[in-house]
Amino acid sequence: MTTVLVLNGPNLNMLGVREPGVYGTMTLAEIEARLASLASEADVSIDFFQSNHEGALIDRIQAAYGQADGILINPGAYTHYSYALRDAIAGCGIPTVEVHMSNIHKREAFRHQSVIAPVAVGQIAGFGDKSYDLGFSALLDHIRRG
Ligand code: CA2
Repeated sequence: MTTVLVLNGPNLNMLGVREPGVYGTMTLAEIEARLASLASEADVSIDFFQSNHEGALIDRIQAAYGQADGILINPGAYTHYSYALRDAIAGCGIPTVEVHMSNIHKREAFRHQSVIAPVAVGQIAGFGDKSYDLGFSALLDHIRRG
């Protein structure tokens, strides 16, 4: 069975709790529940992990080596500077789709760069909580195309 790992980086556990104007009102638990239902419809096994700690995210990626067929990741602010996370994604060789709720390219200059994008299959940004659904669908297409 196809297995997908969904990773969320720092502060994303606060979704729907604070700053609804930027990131919307949906909580991470609600986003994960919707992904779980999409996964079940697609006969895909899905795991979720969120951490505010770079090393914990890297440990989870390493644990996915040989286990997961794809990773859907919102790396949060690590997107913009974590070479360690980028190396973990490149090193595990698991096809990875990067997602962002906001359109990082029309925000502050420091958010325009993603150090993750060059090792990802692609990036989806700017569709709010729907970015996760779009990313999941794109990841499945990529996996199934082989
Ligand atoms: O747009 C995205 O999904 C981001 O990955 C969100 C990150 C930000 O650092 C990236 O540049 C773009 C921040 C997530 C913070 O989420 C919060 C949610 C509610 C309250 C506070 C923070």
